[in-house]
Amino acid sequence: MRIDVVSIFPEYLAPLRLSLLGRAQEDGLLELAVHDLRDFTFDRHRTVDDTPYGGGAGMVMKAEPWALALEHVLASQAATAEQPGSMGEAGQAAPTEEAAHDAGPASARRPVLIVPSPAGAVFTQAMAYELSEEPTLAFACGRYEGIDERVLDWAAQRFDVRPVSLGDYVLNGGEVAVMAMVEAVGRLLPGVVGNPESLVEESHADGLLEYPVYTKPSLWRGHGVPEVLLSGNHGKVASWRLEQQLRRTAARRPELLDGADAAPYGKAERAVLRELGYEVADGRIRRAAPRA
Ligand code: JBE
Repeated sequence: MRIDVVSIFPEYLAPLRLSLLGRAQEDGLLELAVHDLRDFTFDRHRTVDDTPYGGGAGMVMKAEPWALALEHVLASQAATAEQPGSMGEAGQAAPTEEAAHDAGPASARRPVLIVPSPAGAVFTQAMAYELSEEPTLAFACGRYEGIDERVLDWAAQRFDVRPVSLGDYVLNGGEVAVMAMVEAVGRLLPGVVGNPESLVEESHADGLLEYPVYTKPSLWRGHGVPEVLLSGNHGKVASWRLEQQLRRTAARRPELLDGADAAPYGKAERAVLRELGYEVADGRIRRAAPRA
């Protein structure tokens, strides 16, 4: 996968060269290009912002530097795709039949442009999985009060534009959100995480929070480890863990269970769900109406 990020603080993205994603870049699994928006200005002060039409507090990012930067990103991504044996070809996993059916041939698809914004749709693990199937991603980091809206209209003719938010709080700009999203997507690329099994058992992989984990010693400062984990009975361990996932999800994130598909759960799990105040109807889990 190739990822392009445009920002007025390119150094902010430096940590993406470290650790797991740094290794992925060395291994050629991920190509990351960070572009300085100010390189697409031509005045002495390299101006990227101006006062808002209609008045109000703060500054708005000017349209033209963004258009030039995003045109540069498009050209760079096209050049990468054309290199023989590049990520645009052999490096990219073949799209699944379903994805190919939905989106048409990769060459006909518009590249995805993510615009981090507190006004975007909330980023989820499902979105991370979807984005990890793309050959290229671009991210536009806004600062100040945001980017002139016409940039998004202009960009929509060239990109599949997606305003996305990390969550319901306000950051100073898109950079931190991009770091989170690139990490969430990058670790799903084939070969990036050494043991792909660890992707299957983590929080949100199956719509549930992860079960609690323990390591040696079995008795620590008076706190023991649940007996079942020391039993060696893999079946019992698996059902205990699933029950813990359900209990934890019900306690911490009850909305994740409401409306979830009940098909993966057997008799024992359904009994736990009832105990936790949920009912199963028409194959869906619902929060049971509180009893009068
Ligand atoms: O989450 N985000 O993508 C943001 C971007 C910019 C400002 N605040 C945010 N929450």
